[in-house]
Amino acid sequence: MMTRRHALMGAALSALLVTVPALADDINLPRQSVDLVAPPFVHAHEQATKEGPKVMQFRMVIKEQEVVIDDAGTKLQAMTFNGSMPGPMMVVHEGDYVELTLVNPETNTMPHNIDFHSATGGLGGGALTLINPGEQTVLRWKATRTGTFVYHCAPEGSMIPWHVVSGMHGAVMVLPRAGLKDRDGKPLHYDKIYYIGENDLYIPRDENGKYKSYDSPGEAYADTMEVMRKLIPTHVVFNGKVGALTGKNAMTAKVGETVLVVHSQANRDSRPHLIGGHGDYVWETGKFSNPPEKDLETWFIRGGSAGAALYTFRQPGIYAYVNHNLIEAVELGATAHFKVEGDWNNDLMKQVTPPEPIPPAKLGAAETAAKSLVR
Ligand SMILES: [Cu+2]
Repeated sequence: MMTRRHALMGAALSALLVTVPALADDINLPRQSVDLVAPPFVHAHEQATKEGPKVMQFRMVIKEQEVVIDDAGTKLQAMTFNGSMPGPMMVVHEGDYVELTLVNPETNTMPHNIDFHSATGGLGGGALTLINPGEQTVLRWKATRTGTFVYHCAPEGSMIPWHVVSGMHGAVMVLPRAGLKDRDGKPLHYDKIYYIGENDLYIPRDENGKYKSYDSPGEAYADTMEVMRKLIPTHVVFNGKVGALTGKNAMTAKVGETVLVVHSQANRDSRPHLIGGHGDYVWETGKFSNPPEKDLETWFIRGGSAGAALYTFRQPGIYAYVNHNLIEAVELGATAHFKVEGDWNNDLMKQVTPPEPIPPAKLGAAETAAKSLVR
């Protein structure tokens, strides 16, 4: 039974609903809230869409936190979007609006913001999102250009490179509404997508050459700046630490599956290479309005950009995906693994003869000549 009190409440509520004016700049489009996931994984999304533009809503919490970056236990006072290095990848379609709620909890010690390379105006949003600990802000920007783009923290001055190399970077992928295409307009699809964010790190050492650790980012600042200004990273890592994507953390695929790998580097150049595989289609600069290059062996990621490579695995095994500055890959950490299951194709590669001692009859002409000289 409807009581008088209920009726009054109902009347008050409907009065409230009709008297609240719509915000002048409000956008009358469907809204979709997306839960972000930590890299190398990417939240579920459509590759091509028949729906109209939407306001895609995301929420990221900035976390200053100590992380271990190698097997020796070296520590970094990291600054992160959502607790991961890189921050999560956001996927939208051209014409969509990205509406980000950025939260800087009171437990943090520093102001932060976000500069989206995919956004237009206001320092990529950096000018409108600077928030102190205990504050949050909502930024909305229209995705007018397709491609993979970096986002990063950019407070001001020396804070910018410091926050970026401390982990505050990630990527946005703006897909064409009709999906990806090759240079002839033929649709391209992926079965899986992985996001790799490369990070150069600059960990200070003590007088004995041992890596130092600190209690807060602020405490690490002066020493870290000194290492940064020499431009020689102590670590170059994928997804936050040496080995984040190798061994049991390897990315997986099956023979016949097509994988899109998005690779970002917010600060420094890189040159991804899939050992034993290729880039079937590569948007080296990451921008889908340009036709993809085909059959690449190594591609170049300019510091401050994200690229995308599409590859269909044809052989099983463990593939290393490296920065082909091999010193950075092997000595500094820039190596990931793909573990691929399926059947081996002998036509593509076969060990015709396993390793064996060289039979005497098969000595080369040079060796025979050398022997004939020794009498
Ligand atoms: Cu920051």
